[in-house]
Amino acid sequence: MLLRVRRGWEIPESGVTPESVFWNRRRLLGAMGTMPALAASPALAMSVRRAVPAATDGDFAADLYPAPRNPRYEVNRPLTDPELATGYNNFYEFGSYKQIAKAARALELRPWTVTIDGLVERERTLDAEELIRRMPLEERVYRLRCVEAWSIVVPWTGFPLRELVAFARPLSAARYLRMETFLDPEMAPGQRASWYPWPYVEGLTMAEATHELAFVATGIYGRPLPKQNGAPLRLAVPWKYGFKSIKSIVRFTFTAERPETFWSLIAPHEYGFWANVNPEVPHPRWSQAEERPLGEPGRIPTRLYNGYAEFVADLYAGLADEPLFM
Ligand SMILES: Nc1nc2c(c(=O)[nH]1)N[C@H]1C(S)=C(S)[C@@H](COP(=O)(O)O)O[C@H]1N2
Ligand SMILES: [Mo]
Repeated sequence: MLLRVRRGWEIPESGVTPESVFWNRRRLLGAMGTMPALAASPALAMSVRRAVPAATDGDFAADLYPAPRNPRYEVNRPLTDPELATGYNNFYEFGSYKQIAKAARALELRPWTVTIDGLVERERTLDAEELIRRMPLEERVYRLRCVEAWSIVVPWTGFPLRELVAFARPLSAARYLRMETFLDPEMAPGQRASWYPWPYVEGLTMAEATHELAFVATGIYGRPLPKQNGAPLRLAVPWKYGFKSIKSIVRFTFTAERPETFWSLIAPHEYGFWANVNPEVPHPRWSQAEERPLGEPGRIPTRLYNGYAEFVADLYAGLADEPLFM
């Protein structure tokens, strides 16, 4: 692996939790008394912030950051070094290699409109920034487990997907939510590869889309999303393989039929609609039993539903005949 391993800033989750507090002076002063000593180093927080490459930052609604951390969503593992989480990415619109951040600078963020259509009371298109400003932003620490068996732990900023569903007012006939990435082959060279079924599409059932864990991320590490992480807004569904977490969304469509997804069109027996994480169900070409946390030397066991079984197992009661884990 051509990854630079830098572990110095990694601290236990209990210490990391208040870290983004540093990026807001008022909250820092209020929290000082309860903060562990290691986290209470402004120099540490500054170095973390600097590590997110400024040249590729999005800047949507930057004044809303950092948003308050929601303590319900924590992970009992160290946060991933921001340089790795923003420097080792999948974003096929710009190429099929991991060091995609530089190429992704070509992503033009303005104007950026989001269309909400299909089975809704009223179809509409609005500016992404307006949408973000209407939503209640908060920070959540989530795992992300790529189907390729690497993983990260990151603090996303964003809003629950179900807030967007409520805003959209779907009709009762809606059973699925289909999401679509921008389509612009002139801007995104990967989209000139005609063997891929562009644009990137993903989908969830309505039960999944309205589950408390389904999240629309607009930021990471306490600031707006860099382009390579899917600015200005992307999905974060942490109990599913990473490819479900579609980036740079331009359309949310409520449908009666299950949408055809980008990866299931390419390789239906490898990357399905459900794609729930399960260490006991191997990918046809490799094991899913373990994963490699970016920036750490070894591998760790993968967990059922990526560690979120308590939250989500109920969603799948009665669906045992479905290929839930691919
Ligand atoms: N539009 C789009 N969304 C995408 C992808 C992509 O290539 N294009 N890659 C997916 C995959 S395979 C993963 S693992 C995650 C990676 O998110 P990250 O780069 O922010 O870690 O984004 C997902 N969303
Ligand atoms: Mo992935």
